[in-house]
Order: sequence, then structure tokens, then C-alpha cells
Amino acid sequence: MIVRNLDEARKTDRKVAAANGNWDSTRLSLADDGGNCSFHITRIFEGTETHIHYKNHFEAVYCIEGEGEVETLADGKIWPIKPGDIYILDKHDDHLLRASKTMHLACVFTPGLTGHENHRADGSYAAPGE
Ligand code: 9YT
Repeated sequence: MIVRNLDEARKTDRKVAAANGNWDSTRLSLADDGGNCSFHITRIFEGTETHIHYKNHFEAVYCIEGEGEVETLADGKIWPIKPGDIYILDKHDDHLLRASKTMHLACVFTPGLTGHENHRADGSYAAPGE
């Protein structure tokens, strides 16, 4: 059994900030917990646009608070996101994430992140062992 608290975790290196200042992410559960997934609470800051392309991971993203949109680059489609919505990158979708009001998101990655991954120039995270 493992129990962690978001406010406590935010005071530790479980909280990772984007190099460009667009978001922070508190990684409440990581690969070393053994679940083949990781679970994060991410804040996407108001007025930002972030290019994301998780070539090596599956991600499901549930919106708790805030407002924004996802643009899938393969088809130019805009997906408005509000509290209660989940979006699932089932095709490793290359996309832009924009927040019009700071978004609080619960994110699950498979395979799980190991801890300090930050976006590379192509919007991806390294695969495990890379
Ligand atoms: C929604 C999204 O992927 N935002 C970027 C940060 C990521 N959720 C993470 O590393 O936790």
C-alpha cells in the first residue's frame, strides 16, 4: 500500500516544471511503484500553447478544472476541453494543447514515466531505457 498527498509531493522533486514555463506536473505515482503506468497532476498555465507528441507513451488526460483545447495536427481538428472531459491519445496523436484558463489535469502514462522526463524538441519523452 502506498499513500501520497499532492500538496506534500509538490514540495519534492516529484514536481517537474516545463523548461518553457507552460506547465508543471506532480508525478504522484511513477514506474517504480510497479504498476506499468504513472499518474500525474498537471497544471497547464493560462494563455500557453504546448506542442506534444508522445511517440513512446499512451496518455489519458482527465480535466478537473480550467478550460482549453487540443488541436490534433494530422487533421487540424480542435477539441474543446472542459472539466469532466477526458482525452485519450490512443494514436500517439501529435497535437497542440492550449489553455484559455489554467487547466488542472489528471494524466496517466503507459508505460510509466520514471521521474524527471521533460519534453524534448519533438514533444516526446524518451522511451524507458533510452
Ligand atoms: C497533458 C500533458 O501531457 N501535459 C504535459 C505534462 C505531462 N502531463 C506530464 O509530464 O505529466
